[in-house]
Amino acid sequence: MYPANTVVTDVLLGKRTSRTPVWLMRQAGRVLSEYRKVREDAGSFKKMVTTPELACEVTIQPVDILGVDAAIIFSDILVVPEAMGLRYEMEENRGPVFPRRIDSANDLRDLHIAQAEELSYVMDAIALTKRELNGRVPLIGFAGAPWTIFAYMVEGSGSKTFSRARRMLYREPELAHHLLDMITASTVNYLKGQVKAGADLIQIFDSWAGVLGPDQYDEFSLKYIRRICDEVTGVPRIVFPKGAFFARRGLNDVNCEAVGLDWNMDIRESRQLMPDKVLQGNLDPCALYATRDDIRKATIKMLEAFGPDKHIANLGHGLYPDTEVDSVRCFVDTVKEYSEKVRGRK
Ligand code: 1CP
Repeated sequence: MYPANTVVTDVLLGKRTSRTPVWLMRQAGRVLSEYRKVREDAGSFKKMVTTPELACEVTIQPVDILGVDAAIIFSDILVVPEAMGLRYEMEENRGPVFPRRIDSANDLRDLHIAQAEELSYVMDAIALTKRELNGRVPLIGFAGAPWTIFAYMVEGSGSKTFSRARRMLYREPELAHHLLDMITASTVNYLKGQVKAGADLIQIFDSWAGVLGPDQYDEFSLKYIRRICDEVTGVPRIVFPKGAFFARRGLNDVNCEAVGLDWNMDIRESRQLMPDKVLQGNLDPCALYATRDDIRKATIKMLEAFGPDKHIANLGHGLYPDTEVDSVRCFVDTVKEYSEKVRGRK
């Protein structure tokens, strides 16, 4: 039996903790040889995502191997469009691809608002992982923000500019809102299902927030994130609006407990713009390519800028797959040791 570690949820609920909590986006993944082994045996990414035992196994690996303070359920944001009727494929070294994409109002006829039951494999993975974790650390559920999901559904794959998705916002804003509305309703059902299955907190990934300008971000993204946060209640919510530095003031009054910062966002300025929020982040994932000594220094500099309160340490985006495991450990250990020492002095 392990003692319960609740530092992540405690910080989110405004409780005092003995140190700063830490976890990493993409902590379950190719950086771990243990992950690569499961992935190889499974044969495909989708097989892992849809098999609760495998998803559970790789979800818990970073808790054991890296000592992080939370687990995040192994899945992908693109399971939602798939449940709505738009199947995705995960191509090796390329990422997700949609054989069919959304181009016109006609294409919406094949879509429906997804119900949580249509993603029962995720709910089963969450329930199983909760049992296996047995209270060791909280389990994070997640979904993509409607704008980011929309971007993949219209573009058909990843993209540097998402110009096809953005073109729709200018040419057919009503169609765009109709699709965003359906994605939002599906996401609310999905996240409520995750909470019911046992997720202790949730994170909304708006990975492509930064390709929109401020006005379009308000209209086509933030509006829908607000709706999700208003409707999915009962657990703490973290919103990660990658690249949307211009939206920080607006995010301060979204109904969420925390906002994730990427490494381009100034920490002290973010505190001023979002005084009511717990902040999460934001070390540049590339900082982990530096020497151990420099990783330590960069991590401490980040911790000092955030200060000891209202902070969950993380990277500014997902861990890159070719990062050395010992460098990741160095980051995690530095957060724990340094923040504990600072607390002890206070
Ligand atoms: O087997 C593999 O290594 C495939 C790589 C991989 C992994 C490990 C993909 C493909 N997805 C995942 C898992 C994943 N995806 C998690 C697992 C939990 C964890 O963090 O440990 C999470 C939270 C996601 C979420 C996700 N998928 C996002 C949001 C976060 C982010 O990185 O911005 C996005 C944008 C996706 C789409 C996606 N899935 C996979 C790739 C390579 C991509 C990005 C494609 C692109 O660049 O457009």
